[in-house]
Amino acid sequence: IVTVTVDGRQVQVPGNATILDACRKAGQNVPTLCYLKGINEIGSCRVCVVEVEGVDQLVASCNNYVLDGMRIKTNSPKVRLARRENVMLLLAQHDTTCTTCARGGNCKLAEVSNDLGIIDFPYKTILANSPWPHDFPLIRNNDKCIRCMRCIQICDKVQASHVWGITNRATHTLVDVAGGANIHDVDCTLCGQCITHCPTGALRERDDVMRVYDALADPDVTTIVQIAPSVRTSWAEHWGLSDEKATIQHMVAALRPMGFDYIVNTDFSADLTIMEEGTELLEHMRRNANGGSGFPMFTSCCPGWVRFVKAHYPELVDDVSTSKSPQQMFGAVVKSYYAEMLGIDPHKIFSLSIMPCVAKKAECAYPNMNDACGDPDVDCVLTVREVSRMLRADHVDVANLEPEPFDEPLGYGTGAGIIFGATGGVMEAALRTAYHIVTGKVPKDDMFDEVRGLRGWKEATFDMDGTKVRVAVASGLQNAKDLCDAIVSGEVSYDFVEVMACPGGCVGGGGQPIHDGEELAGPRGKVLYGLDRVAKYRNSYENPDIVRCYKEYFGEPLSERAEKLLHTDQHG
Ligand code: HC1
Ligand code: SF4
Repeated sequence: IVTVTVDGRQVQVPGNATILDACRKAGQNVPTLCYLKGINEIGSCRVCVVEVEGVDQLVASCNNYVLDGMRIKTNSPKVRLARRENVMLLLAQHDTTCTTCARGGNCKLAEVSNDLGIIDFPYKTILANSPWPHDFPLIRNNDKCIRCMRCIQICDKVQASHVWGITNRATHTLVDVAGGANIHDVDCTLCGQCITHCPTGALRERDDVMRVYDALADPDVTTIVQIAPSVRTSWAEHWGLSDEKATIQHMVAALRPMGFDYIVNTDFSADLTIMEEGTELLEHMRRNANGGSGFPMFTSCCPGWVRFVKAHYPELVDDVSTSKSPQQMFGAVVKSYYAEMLGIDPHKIFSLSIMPCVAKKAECAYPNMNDACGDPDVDCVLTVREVSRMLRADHVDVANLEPEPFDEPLGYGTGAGIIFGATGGVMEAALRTAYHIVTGKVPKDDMFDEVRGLRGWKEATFDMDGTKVRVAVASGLQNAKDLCDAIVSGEVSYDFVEVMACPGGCVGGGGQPIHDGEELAGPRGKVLYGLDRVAKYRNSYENPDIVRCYKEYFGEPLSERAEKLLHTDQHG
């Protein structure tokens, strides 16, 4: 413990605290821009500079440490001048078209600049003008990049993907695809973590909103929209409503007036995924017992993970579940069973999904995701941020909605489907149903809750009437890499492994609303587990809509029809 003085106020902090920590402890909110705790502590933007008595130069407070007796000034004339100058130099290379920016109203650079009162701007702006393929689901606009390095760090340290790097030198320095490559040619998983950790509008998803407006305007098209499990936790964050005022039923009510013909629930197809994947797991375990690959079966619902495993662990691809993701299962069901039920031509359906995810935009466009009628099973994916923009454009009075139910019969999902959105949720959901298949018994409440929580690599072994199931769960791709390395080298061995690319799972997804510097996967995940606890049905096999769907259409899991519509070759 050391004692330092901040703007005349003495505080005690641990000897390894940064100056920034000490200032915050003293109640002085020093502004930061490039800083991301634990991930990017490089002091490059020089916005957090402070004056330390006896030191000639100003020091960055985020990555310099306290010394006993240190006297710090956070707002001296020298500090004020330097902060303004540093931000103005950033603005001199920034395209300040804030009126047409995806981050309008939610931009850290604008906040810092406005807070500093930068109004008369003396410099001429020079922009990077670097090209980008706008068909790619992730868009980089270097005219808005402030070279804070956050995207490089999150991609390297947390996601083990190394997509971004520094190109050019001196005043021409850019953050861009590493080595100057084309984004199409590198192993970007599309997890979108660079977007949610970018302080400006330099990174965003491809905006597909106009395609949805076009479909809504076409009288010959039936629009069917599915909503992913984790979206219920975050869709109204822009409005800052309480969980009770922003349920999924409120979201259904918000979407209805836009003109969607059917609003359905991805939780339903999460349950369907579990029926297929749980059955597939037991087959995989039987194969391994009879000389199979020896590798565990891996989940397949996260397209970020699937892109990662294909790029880095080709030897494991055969062990990735062939079950499509809930999004894609829903699309295939919508353009087959549902179309038949409604008596409409599947070619005239526009199948939209609302996801916390950027990689889902790529997943729906894969050429092997068109099994129902030859057209893509899912036509378009919007992130939560895009939907939030649509609701704002329509001036929906989000705070005063009356909850409305999903459309039946594909509107119901169990607690197991709901928890898909959090790390460990797919695993827990699958174990509940696998337990029922193996033992014929109803799983006890929360008997698989060891796989919950935000730890990056979790493991457990469960006994199902004598059948031991060894499982592991990873979220965040660096954790997935560590896990895969250990599996490939034979250091560890499991039967079933869940991987979600985003830290914390889809609740921490790259398409979620952005709150700079805040990680919300934990609290959003808690909402999902709370909903599971009070759900009428908590096991996928109990979902009445699932029972009906198998009875009327699929027969049983892994039937010929199920294989055709609900499974895919992961090599595709
Ligand atoms: Fe997810 Fe999934 S949980 S992948 O995070 O398996 O995106 O929410 O919809 O498909 O169900 C995402 C979330 C989502 C799928 C499901
Ligand atoms: Fe998308 Fe969820 Fe995977 Fe992230 S964890 S890439 S949000 S599916």
